[in-house]
Amino acid sequence: MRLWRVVRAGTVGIAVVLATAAWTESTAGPATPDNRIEVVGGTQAGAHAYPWMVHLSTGCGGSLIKPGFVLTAAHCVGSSASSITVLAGSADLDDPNIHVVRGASLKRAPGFDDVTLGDDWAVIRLREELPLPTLSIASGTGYDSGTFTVMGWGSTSEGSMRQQRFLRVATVPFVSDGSCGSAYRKAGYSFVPGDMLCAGNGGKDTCQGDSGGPMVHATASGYVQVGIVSWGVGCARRQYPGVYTQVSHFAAAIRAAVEDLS
Ligand code: 4AZ
Repeated sequence: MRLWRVVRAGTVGIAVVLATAAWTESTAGPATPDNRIEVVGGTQAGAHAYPWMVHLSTGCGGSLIKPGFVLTAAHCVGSSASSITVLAGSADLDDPNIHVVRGASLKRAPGFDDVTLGDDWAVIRLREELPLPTLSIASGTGYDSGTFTVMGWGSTSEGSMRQQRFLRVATVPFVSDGSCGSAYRKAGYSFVPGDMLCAGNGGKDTCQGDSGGPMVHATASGYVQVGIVSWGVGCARRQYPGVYTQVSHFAAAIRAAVEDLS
């Protein structure tokens, strides 16, 4: 019998244990498109393929949904926006030209308590607007099926806490609320179908450190954000899809949060 653990990022506190794990796994040479070890099961993203993708100093991802606003997961932020530093505009976190901007204010989903109970979204207003493309958020469920693209600087395998220097990306298939919810409920977790969108059937997935980042659907007119990396049991396990905040369900509330912060 195994003990399951809900893995989620952003909430640190495990830094000392992680440092050891990171050290043992950090022996790979300099990162280049050729030698990166294998988000889990993904590939390295093109330098400017996802220009709205941002990194938060809380160890999470996020997306630029307006020039001065980042959408992320509620569990990625505390109450203080000014303690969050956002890196934007490059897939390489060590890029000397990356934009570095602090948070000015933020709004967490009012009902947020625990990732397994839903409401896992937050909006951060930045101290300045960034001259970067922004990502549209889905306002209806029309794109909540098919194949999605996920990305992040998080770990590339379940046991690893090592965060990546270069953004990684993977494609994952939609999984119905019925099958996802039943898998998680059987394992003793709560699942909120209206708030959550599942994707992934093993091999490729988001993982520790990817939380808060976007799950997108490619459309004829560009990418649309359908999910926010939220939680899951382990990473890339066939029976446990990644669980994402269903953006379309919260689109009106997210827009209202942007307005409130403006
Ligand atoms: C995390 O810790 C995390 N496999 C993100 C996604 C998943 C698990 C954990 C889903 O950020």
